[in-house]
Amino acid sequence: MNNLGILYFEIVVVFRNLYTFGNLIITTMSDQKTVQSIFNYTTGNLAKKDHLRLYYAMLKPRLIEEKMLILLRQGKISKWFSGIGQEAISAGVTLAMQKEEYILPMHRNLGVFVNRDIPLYRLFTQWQGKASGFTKGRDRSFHFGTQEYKIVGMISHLGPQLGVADGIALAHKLRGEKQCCAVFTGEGGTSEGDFHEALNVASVWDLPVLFCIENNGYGLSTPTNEQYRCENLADRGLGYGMESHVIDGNNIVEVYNKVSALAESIRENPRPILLEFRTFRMRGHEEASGTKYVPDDLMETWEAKDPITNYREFLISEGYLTTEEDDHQHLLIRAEIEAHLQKAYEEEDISSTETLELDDVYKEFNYQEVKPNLATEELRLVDAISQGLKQSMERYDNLVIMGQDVADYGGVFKITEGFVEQFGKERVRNTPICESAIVSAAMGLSINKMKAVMEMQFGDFATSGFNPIVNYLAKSHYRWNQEADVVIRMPCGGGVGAGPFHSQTNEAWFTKTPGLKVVYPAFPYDAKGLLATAIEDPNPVLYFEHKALYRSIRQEVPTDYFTIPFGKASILKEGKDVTIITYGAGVHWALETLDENPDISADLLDLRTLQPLDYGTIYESVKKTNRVIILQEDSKFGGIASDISACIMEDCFKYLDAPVKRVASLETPIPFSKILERSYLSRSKFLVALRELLAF
Ligand SMILES: Cc1ncc(C[n+]2csc(CCOP(=O)(O)OP(=O)(O)O)c2C)c(N)n1
Repeated sequence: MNNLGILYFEIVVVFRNLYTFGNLIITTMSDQKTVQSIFNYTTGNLAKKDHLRLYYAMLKPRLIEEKMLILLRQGKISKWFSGIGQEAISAGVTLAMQKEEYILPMHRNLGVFVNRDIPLYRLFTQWQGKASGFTKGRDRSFHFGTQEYKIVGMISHLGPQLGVADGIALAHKLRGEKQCCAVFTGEGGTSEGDFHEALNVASVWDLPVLFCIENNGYGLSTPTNEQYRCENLADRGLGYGMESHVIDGNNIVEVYNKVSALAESIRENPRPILLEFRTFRMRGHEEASGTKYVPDDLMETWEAKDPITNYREFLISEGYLTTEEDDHQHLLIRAEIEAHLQKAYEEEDISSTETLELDDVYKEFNYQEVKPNLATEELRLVDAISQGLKQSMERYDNLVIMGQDVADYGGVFKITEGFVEQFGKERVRNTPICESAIVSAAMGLSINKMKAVMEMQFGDFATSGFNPIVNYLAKSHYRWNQEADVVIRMPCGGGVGAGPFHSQTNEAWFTKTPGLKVVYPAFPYDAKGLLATAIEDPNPVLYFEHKALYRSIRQEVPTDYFTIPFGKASILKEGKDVTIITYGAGVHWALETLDENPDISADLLDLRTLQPLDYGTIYESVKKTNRVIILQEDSKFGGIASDISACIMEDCFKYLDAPVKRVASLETPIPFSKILERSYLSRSKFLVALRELLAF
């Protein structure tokens, strides 16, 4: 017997003795009262062993929770979101699903984790922020996923996981696997746009998802009548063209039987189903917040409906369980809890280094150089992106493109024109107008072994998918080692008279978020090679495509597939007096300026990728020319020019003969009129600033 086994055995003996002498020191809610059974447990003809399995599947999370509440009072854990009284839902759904099917639980679904047989000490160390948990101390409680147990935990923002479930289910469907996916939300979470978007997409795409609403009466302190106006949340299914059911969430037999049948049905006939489980939150939103706002009679009504005490009464009255067996099971579970807690306590506190922390922000990417072939053809930027994307689709049959109007219509910029004919509508998917759900679905595809490219119709609309980009995609690898193999294409930029919402170059929103990579090519050759690398890279990449360059810039581009490494700026011109650093349209403005002013001798650096950034090339050039000007199209404050400038000051100060100069657009939204736009853009200010710097 190993140490854990011996400890476990000893604890069983101690508990048995305590019981024998009537000295039980821990009383539990499930021990406290005996309630007349008010549920019908006789449906579905379950055998005795099935009934007992369901009972133990609820009992274990209950006993763990009761222990956690004691530890909380002792100050040994920090926060606790209780699922007491709601166990039948987690337990019933988990047992109804197959082990290899994904479940996406929320903060009250301990029963999901326990019934996927995660060793308890791993949960305890997760809650203590220790190394044997699932996030190396980087995220708390149930905010983690594990491929090993096919669980994808929530992010705090609640809603995005509904779209992630869509992506997971889509991957199953595309591979022809007969599997479904279950995702949880509270009734409060159904008010988020993510809920609507995810259900709509699942419906339009016939995705095998069980959307499980746990309607427990309150979202923090907000009662249901302040959350929504329909009678049943399940009724919303009608609006999505989706089958839906109201299920008694405190009756484990009903939960298990209904979910088993529905899961089986959607494995055979893929489609989403909306389930509203009626239950009640018996404790505070989290323990510290209490339940003062809940009327006493409501609490009493639901206490009488406790899913465990009622079921135990039934099992005993049917002769499936004796009180002795029940006591014994309590002992075994408590002993297991104590042994695993002991093991968790014995584990030392987490330790790390800055290097280890930084190394986990991105998944390691072994860049494989694919050299360009010799044959070339002249392509516009738009054609190079299209050709690169097409060749990646040919190379990776697990790659899916999603976006508004990308299928038969070919996208508003025609990048995917003709793709449907070659790859079919399953892999080139028109989406409803729902950026958040599609970013989340792309994440789900990646979780389920696919690759995704999403086209934002305009980069400006990334705001509508901002939450999953910066919170889900960007943070998953650092949090629980899950890559987001997703490229988001961002048609961007001004100079086209398109006004404030179709002209932004919003790369700075993403370069400041650890976990994202940001690519911004200025030429067709780079656009093609960098897009190939972006799709190969398992990390989330924001790929900016400047609209004004789409059809105005041409170049000879190798005809076959090739890659270009990230983090390597290209030196377009070499000179001695000044270093010009820029990217995107700025590159062409700088080239134009230098062509018109041949007396200026400058190094011209095209950054090509902003994250990772090529500090080496920048610093080398600064050390040679001793003067730097950074040109960006975005307005000045908080842009990447500011950070590059700060880095140069910090690391190359002694080489500078003049302050680093930033040239950026005006601090206003981008105006529509071409006349106004011209004076907004940094292009018109560049030469003056460059001359000033040279004269310093
Ligand atoms: C986007 C966002 N808004 C608000 C919150 C704060 N918050 C966390 S849980 C919660 C209540 C959720 O209620 P519900 O979805 O019904 O789930 P329950 O907690 O009742 O299980 C709130 C308001 C949050 N985490 N994220």
